[in-house]
Amino acid sequence: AETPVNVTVTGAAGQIGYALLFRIASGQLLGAQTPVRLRLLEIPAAVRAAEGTALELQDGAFPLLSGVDVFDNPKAAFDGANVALLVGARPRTKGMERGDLLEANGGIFKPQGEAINAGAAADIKVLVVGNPANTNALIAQSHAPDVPADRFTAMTRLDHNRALAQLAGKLGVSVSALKKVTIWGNHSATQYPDVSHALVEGRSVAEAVDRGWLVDEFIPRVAKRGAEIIEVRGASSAASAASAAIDHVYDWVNGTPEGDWTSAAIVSDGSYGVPAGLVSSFPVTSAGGKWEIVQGLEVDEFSRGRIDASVAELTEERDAVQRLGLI
Ligand code: NAX
Repeated sequence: AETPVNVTVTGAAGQIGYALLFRIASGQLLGAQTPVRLRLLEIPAAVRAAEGTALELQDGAFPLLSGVDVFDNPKAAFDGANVALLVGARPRTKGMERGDLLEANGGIFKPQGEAINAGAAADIKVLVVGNPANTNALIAQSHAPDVPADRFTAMTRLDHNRALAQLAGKLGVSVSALKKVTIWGNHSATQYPDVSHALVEGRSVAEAVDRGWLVDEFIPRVAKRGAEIIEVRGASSAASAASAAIDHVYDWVNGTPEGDWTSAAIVSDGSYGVPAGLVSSFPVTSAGGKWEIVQGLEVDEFSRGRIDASVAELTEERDAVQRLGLI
């Protein structure tokens, strides 16, 4: 049989972890032919809960799941990891300034980056889900100098999927009728969900919906969907976030379909005026286990302004973690 792929999941006892682990175990992360071994990382106070989830994973009797180990030590958890899903993060609590939030997360993502650098497998692929996801990915990446920078990514696939769903609802089509939607920038309210190049059944989306709806409803709805979920559900997005993480890694490993692209936050190479080194969302395709930024797209004045605004926020976050000595 094939050697199992080691998948490390942090924040395994959290609500996204609970929705994510069973889908990984069932084969949806890597494909139905690939056995997986789960390595769960939690803080000591939540190790017991993660062990409980490990018992339930066992009870799932998943044919592709070759084992589950639980750790409270990043070095051990990332040892031999082929895929790492960094979900655990420090949420913003009442009275916390942004600097405090970045600092608390630096305390998590710096040692995790170091542990990945020290012991992950040569083909390691990292997806950061924990917020502020882009900047947490930047912190982890900057502490893993021996790992190619393009192995560090942050999740904007949930935003991408939200955009697809809103457009499908508006146009009365299935999401599969839509192509070439893009999320640019930061996974935050400044993100820019862009339909300038999007197609519905081969026709321009921008021509099929009115401009007022795009600017006044679609963009803010997608960008603020996280807050809407909290308001309606009484808890933040969990299963939809887990689903998007599955989509991101599945496409990274197995490739994106011909004639379409998706969105992922990856280390910028300077494309589209995004300063090199920032972890920013782009239109991307994947082939051979590598993301590529879709090149040569025309960026109109409206899009330019929106992209620049979100990238400015990423630059501020980077400068703040630099001042804190976190990168
Ligand atoms: P929970 O609070 O339910 O779970 C987080 C878990 O992480 C907890 O069990 C905690 O003990 C653990 N943890 C904390 N520090 C850790 C460390 N140093 N090592 C290992 N584990 C650690 O949060 P949940 O709802 O699961 O959300 C997790 C993260 O995803 C949050 O930061 C959240 O903001 C972020 N999200 C990101 C999204 C995205 O699209 N990028 C969308 C969904 C979600 O909001």
